[in-house]
Amino acid sequence: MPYIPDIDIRDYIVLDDIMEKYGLGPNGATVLASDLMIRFLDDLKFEIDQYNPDWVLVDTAGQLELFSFRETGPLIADSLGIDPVQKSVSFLFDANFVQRPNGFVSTLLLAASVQFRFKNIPQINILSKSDILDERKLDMIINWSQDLLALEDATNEREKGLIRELSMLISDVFIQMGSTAELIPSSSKDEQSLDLLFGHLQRIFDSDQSKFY
Ligand SMILES: Nc1nc2c(ncn2[C@@H]2O[C@H](COP(=O)(O)OP(=O)(O)OP(=O)(O)O)[C@@H](O)[C@H]2O)c(=O)[nH]1
Ligand SMILES: [Mg+2]
Repeated sequence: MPYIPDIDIRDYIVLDDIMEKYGLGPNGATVLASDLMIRFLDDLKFEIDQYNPDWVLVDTAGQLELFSFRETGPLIADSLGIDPVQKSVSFLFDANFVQRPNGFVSTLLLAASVQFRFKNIPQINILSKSDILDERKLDMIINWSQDLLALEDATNEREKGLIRELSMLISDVFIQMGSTAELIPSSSKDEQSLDLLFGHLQRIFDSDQSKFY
């Protein structure tokens, strides 16, 4: 990883050991390793408590089938922290993949399925690596997230054949669901955008907590 985490799951689970112990290849071992994380939940919680943190950022595997789509991911997310209102799932729309309507629609589907999995926890959708986009593309993609009819127009214009038909059908479903959460642009290369993201998260927690005060 390009950074050193304060708490590292690899202190508890090492892929090579799992491959050897259970006679698995790297793919099977990665899946089993994800499930085994649950065994160390109390240790992880203890370690987190030692830091007495204001914020905890949990970075999970990019492959959704290893965390979000297994039983353990939502279980772990539910057990960390004190109360659901104090957490948020951040789903990343990678700027590399969402520049065409077809990539945007597929990522929208993934974001929705993650939301179904972590149903008790509010989700924000982030447009990551936003630094690679020029202003016109950035505005276009943010606009798609707010205005699904604009996404349909772009689909009509830029996609062809079956992909166009499917993308239109899928975006119709999202229009009917009324889900138009605006993407929040963010880049690890731009501190200002991380401040904006931080502000956004604070607003989510503040507005949710106000229900209780
Ligand atoms: N331009 C740009 N590149 C980035 C940014 N964040 C990460 N990258 C690069 O993108 C590549 C992939 O990194 P990530 O998307 O973070 O993926 P990962 O965390 O390594 O892998 P998974 O979490 O398993 O998907 C690396 O080369 C990073 O240096 C960003 O904000 N802007
Ligand atoms: Mg990652």
